[in-house]
Amino acid sequence: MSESRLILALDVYERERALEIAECTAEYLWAIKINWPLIIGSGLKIITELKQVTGLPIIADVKLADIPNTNRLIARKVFEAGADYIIAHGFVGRDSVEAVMELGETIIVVEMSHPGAKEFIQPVTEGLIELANELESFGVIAPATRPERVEYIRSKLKPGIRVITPGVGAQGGKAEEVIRAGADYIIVGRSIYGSENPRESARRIFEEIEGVV
Ligand code: O7E
Repeated sequence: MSESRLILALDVYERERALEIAECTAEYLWAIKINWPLIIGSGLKIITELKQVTGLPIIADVKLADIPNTNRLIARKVFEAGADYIIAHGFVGRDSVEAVMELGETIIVVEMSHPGAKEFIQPVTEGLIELANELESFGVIAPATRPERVEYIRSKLKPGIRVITPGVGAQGGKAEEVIRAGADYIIVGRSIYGSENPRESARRIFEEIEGVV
């Protein structure tokens, strides 16, 4: 089996449910992304538990968007809890992102997947791509709901910077299409954890993008 390009967005509240879904889908995943719903519902200790159960990297999607000192205070605790990657907003400015990057691998949001992203984020995507290029972040977040924007963002980014795309499935994005547009990884939440058989749903998406170049 080739290395997976699928990231599970584990947006449930309950610890037991989270661990159960993570364990049964792990075989088809590259990493697990946790967001505020799971952190609020189960606490930061869920990071260690997920790693013990799956052995996979954990992306903490805490969407940091504060002054450098507050970003630093939050990121320190999240990395101490075992997170491998953290997601930060770039629109708050270089100093805020740098404060996070000093502590660990960072993924910068350059555009979002929902319709409202066109109002305020898309107009500044260009500058956010430049920021990611200058800081050489681990990756950027780009919208799977707009493959043409993924293609554009990929074309403007330095080669080593990963393009990570949420919005597949429940938000309308198509896994294969977005990988062809240049995404390195896709993030899928509800279409996996909300389905009747999460393992089978993860397997199907994994197979859809396996071998796509
Ligand atoms: O729609 P789903 O259920 O497949 O879940 C998508 C996940 O990706 C969910 O955790 C959501 O918060 C996140 N996400 C987006 O959907 N769109 C974005 O533009 C950005 C993210 C994200 O990962 O956050 C980084 C800011």
